[in-house]
Amino acid sequence: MIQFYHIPLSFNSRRIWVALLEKEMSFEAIEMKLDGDQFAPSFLELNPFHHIPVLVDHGFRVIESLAILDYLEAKYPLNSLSPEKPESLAIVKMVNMVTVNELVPAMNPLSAKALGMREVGEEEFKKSQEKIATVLTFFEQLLGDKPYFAGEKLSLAECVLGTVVTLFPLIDVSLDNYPNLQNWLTKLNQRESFIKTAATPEMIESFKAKIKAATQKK
Ligand SMILES: N[C@@H](CCC(=O)N[C@@H](CS)C(=O)NCC(=O)O)C(=O)O
Repeated sequence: MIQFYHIPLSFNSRRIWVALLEKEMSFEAIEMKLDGDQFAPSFLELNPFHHIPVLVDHGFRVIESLAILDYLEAKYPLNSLSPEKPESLAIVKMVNMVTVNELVPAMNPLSAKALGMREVGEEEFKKSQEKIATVLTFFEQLLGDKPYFAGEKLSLAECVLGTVVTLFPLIDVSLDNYPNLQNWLTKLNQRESFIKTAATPEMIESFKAKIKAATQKK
């Protein structure tokens, strides 16, 4: 049996959750609470860096979400989420790396501000918005008029970028200037894998309240 340690609000773990559902795999989802579960000795044995997601496949442990996705694709090729054509594969990898290395860091100040985690200066805020616009312009062109980044079929690019972009409303980022991405996201949000793994408004409110309480304590 595959065990999948996660929290529903994390896009790092949601990308795995969506992939497991899209691949129609059976797995046991183990929901963690990140106010302490991650420091339990039994979990630190699985991931000494105390992060979710973690995947354990019949005793074989994998950490790091992108490594987990690659493992799943190599080990369970059925319902593949990796295109065969080298150009399409390069696009999927680019989307994933640009999401993790460019988009997510650029979103951090906006998330910090939206959640009241810390003061964010005007200049830092503006720079983040500009960086996000650069990334979105790149993705808009890369997607073009294809239904999915790899072409006709959904791929890991949708698992990785799609689960990040669904958080945009929370940080006031709009896709109005990016019609290709907007259509793409509308389609993704109608898929069972995205519906099933979406955070509920209650989860979001409870997360915000926790952040607020933690910030006030400081
Ligand atoms: N690079 C890691 C990042 C994982 C990560 O940052 N996980 C966060 C939740 S989104 C976490 O577990 N935080 C709790 C902690 O570090 O104690 C991945 O892609 O798997």
